[in-house]
Amino acid sequence: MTARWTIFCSIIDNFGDIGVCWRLARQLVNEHRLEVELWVDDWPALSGFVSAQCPAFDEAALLSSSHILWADGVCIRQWPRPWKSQFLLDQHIAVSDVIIEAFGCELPDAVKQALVDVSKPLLWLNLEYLSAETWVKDCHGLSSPQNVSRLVKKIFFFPGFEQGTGGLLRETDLINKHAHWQQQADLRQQLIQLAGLKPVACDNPLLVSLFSYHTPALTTWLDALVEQQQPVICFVPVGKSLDGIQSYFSTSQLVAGNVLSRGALTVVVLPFRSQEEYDCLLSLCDFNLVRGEDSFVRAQWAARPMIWHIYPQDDGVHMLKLQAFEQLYLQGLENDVRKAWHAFSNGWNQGEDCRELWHHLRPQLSGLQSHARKWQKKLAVMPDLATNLVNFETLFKLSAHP
Ligand code: TRH
Repeated sequence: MTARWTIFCSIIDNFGDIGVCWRLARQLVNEHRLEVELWVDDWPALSGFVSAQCPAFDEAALLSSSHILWADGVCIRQWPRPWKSQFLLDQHIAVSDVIIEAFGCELPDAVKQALVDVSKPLLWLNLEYLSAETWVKDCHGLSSPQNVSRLVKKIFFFPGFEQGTGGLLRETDLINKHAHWQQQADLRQQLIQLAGLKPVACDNPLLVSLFSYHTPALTTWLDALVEQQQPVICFVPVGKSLDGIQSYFSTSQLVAGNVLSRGALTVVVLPFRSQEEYDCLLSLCDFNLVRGEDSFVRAQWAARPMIWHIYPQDDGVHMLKLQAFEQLYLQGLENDVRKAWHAFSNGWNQGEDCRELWHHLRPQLSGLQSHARKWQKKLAVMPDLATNLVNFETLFKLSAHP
């Protein structure tokens, strides 16, 4: 019988949580042939995200629907607040083999109540945020005793960059897709054409993408791009990153399709695309500024030079996470390249002046390019997150039914 996995996702303020859950759900269905129900609380935010992923999908219909949506083989359900516990017990929890509580979203009390009465073994996985910190390996796979049925086992599952962690999301064909996109000269040319550059400037522009949070560093980086010798095209998807672009160009209400120019810089505003189209953009650009968790990981699979704008936390702990990643990522890099990357990354994340820092980093892009390729290969040796989750459940089942 096909196993049933139930994922709970709370959309906080961006698309990171749903981005990861949606990607994972699709992979569990498409590659592992599981039945997956994805419960999401913020229905309007979800429908905006899913309509970017599946253009055929009618957003208006969803908002007026019975709160169930099928997309790419995944059953997406609205996480009702307050929960209707009887309905849940009969229809869902009792038949689940695995429940994933994504990013500490805290299961509703009614679900926990339902877990008291299950009649078959059930694995409850707390899927945590990604971190390169060294404690992750020690905490990955730890169990957390709960006051529910003895048939239920709760485990902390940590994604990570090293053996001994839960790994990273990576579809089976992802590395090949990047290789394919990067071999297609016409795909890169199509991107360049979006900027409408004069033929002479089209010769060999530097292509960069920007998907970041607000930072005063942006203006200084744009200044550096404007004064470059080589033409540069910066692709910016609609969303938070556009605010800084709008104020830099003293304009408002930018929409997808807009093109702005100053000096060597041309900015192209892109629509919020599907995850796959965004992967392709990362693949074709020479340098990507990414953020959060999912785009950060995808930029690494694209094997292109990248800088990570980490999700800022009030207590500043994000800088520790950034340092931990750097320690892994920069290993094996030549000193000059390492210094330039570190300085720009730090400047960007601390909101400092990045103008000179960019002028130091740019000549190192070819060194960073070969490093990015090696890093991609190193990560790709490890099993991916979805496979690790499935293997974990197989072992759990075996131990529950020896
Ligand atoms: O949206 P984010 O800032 O998400 C963040 C982080 O995940 C953070 O850890 C979390 O705490 C916070 O949200 C609440 O950045 P992230 O993680 O890159 O997620 C963006 C998703 O949007 C990702 O799945 C890629 C996807 N995306 C598209 O589908 N199309 C696009 O055009 C773009 C630019 C992104």
